[in-house]
Amino acid sequence: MAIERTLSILKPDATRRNLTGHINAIFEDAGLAVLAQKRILLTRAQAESFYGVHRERGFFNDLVSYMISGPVVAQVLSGEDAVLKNRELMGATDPKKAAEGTIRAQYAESIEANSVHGSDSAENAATEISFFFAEIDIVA
Ligand code: IDP
Ligand code: MG
Repeated sequence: MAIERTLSILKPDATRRNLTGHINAIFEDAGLAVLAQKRILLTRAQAESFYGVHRERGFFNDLVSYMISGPVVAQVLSGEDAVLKNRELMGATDPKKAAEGTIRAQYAESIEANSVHGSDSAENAATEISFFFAEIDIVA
């Protein structure tokens, strides 16, 4: 096992319901540390760029509109196997399929408004972290 970093986003449905602390407690209880965090309102161009891999998907425009519908909290999480551990804590994309106790099973409103984003590989984590944070912002 290795100490990794991953990029997490608390999505607008989570910030709207004041769940930042609840979700961060789940990360911290599982041994993931929040090394950097900021609450921002993404522009449409920023959201389109972040989710660019999904540009051809039918849900892309709706997803972008949703992601700019309110503030998000972007954060760098760190810990052993952080990428996979965070994906396990998040649960499946569709909350109806998410395992009991996962963040999405507990909090997601829909397959789109599913409360959290998490990088899906260490390589993508590095790219996604640098989308939001400079190295000087990340304090271990
Ligand atoms: P992930 O967030 O679990 O990695 P992805 O397939 O990468 O899931 O999709 C990115 C985001 O796009 C999802 O978290 C969700 O907000 C949205 N999304 C994915 N599939 C659908 C869908 O079928 N309808 C509407 N939104 C979707
Ligand atoms: Mg994904």
